[in-house]
Amino acid sequence: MPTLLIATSNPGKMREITSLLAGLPFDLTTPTALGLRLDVEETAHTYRENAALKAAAYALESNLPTLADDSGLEVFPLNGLPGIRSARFAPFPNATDAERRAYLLENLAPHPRPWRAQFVCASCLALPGGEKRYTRGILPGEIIPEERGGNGFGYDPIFYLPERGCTLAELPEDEKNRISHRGRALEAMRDILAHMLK
Ligand code: ITT
Repeated sequence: MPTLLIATSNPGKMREITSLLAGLPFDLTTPTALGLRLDVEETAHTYRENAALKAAAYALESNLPTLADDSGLEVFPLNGLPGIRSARFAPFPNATDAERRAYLLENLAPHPRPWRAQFVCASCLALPGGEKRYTRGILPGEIIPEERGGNGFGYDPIFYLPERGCTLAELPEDEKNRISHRGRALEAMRDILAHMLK
């Protein structure tokens, strides 16, 4: 079976991607499993280009087809912040997910509710020869001031789905994957992978 490298260092993402690509005829591997550690700076201004930077750098280094995702939370009362800076949106370096959620809520406190928001995910498949393919997914919702649920990662405990009456962290993982920004991006990517990695 061909091997597909998943270029992420985020264990929550890796878990979701592994389950979203289940059943495809590839062996998945990670930079850690290959002993690769690149410091790819996410210098672009779009999710798509940041995903491409990560995927292309690892494809070149590993000589393997490589999938990367760049994702973020856009909060409308904050004019789309933290957006592509979601992983770095914090009062100090190396903040935990919980500290980033608290910082987001501090920033939102002066704004009237509802705090409408969306998760965005851009996924990029890069081949070692330089060819690339992209997909994208979005999940609308709203931010709430109290944490609910213990599943997922990142901003999931404060991302509320009004039509379901729960947060993303209250959903079982397979349910999150069915509706999430990453689930939608990777659903479209499954067909591309099936064609390109024969
Ligand atoms: P890699 O670049 O190594 O994949 P990362 O965490 O730095 O890992 P991103 O640059 O794409 O990844 O940052 C995305 C951030 O957006 C992530 O760290 C979370 O804080 C948030 N995020 C993205 N998808 C999420 C999800 O499904 N649930 C909760 N938070 C999410």
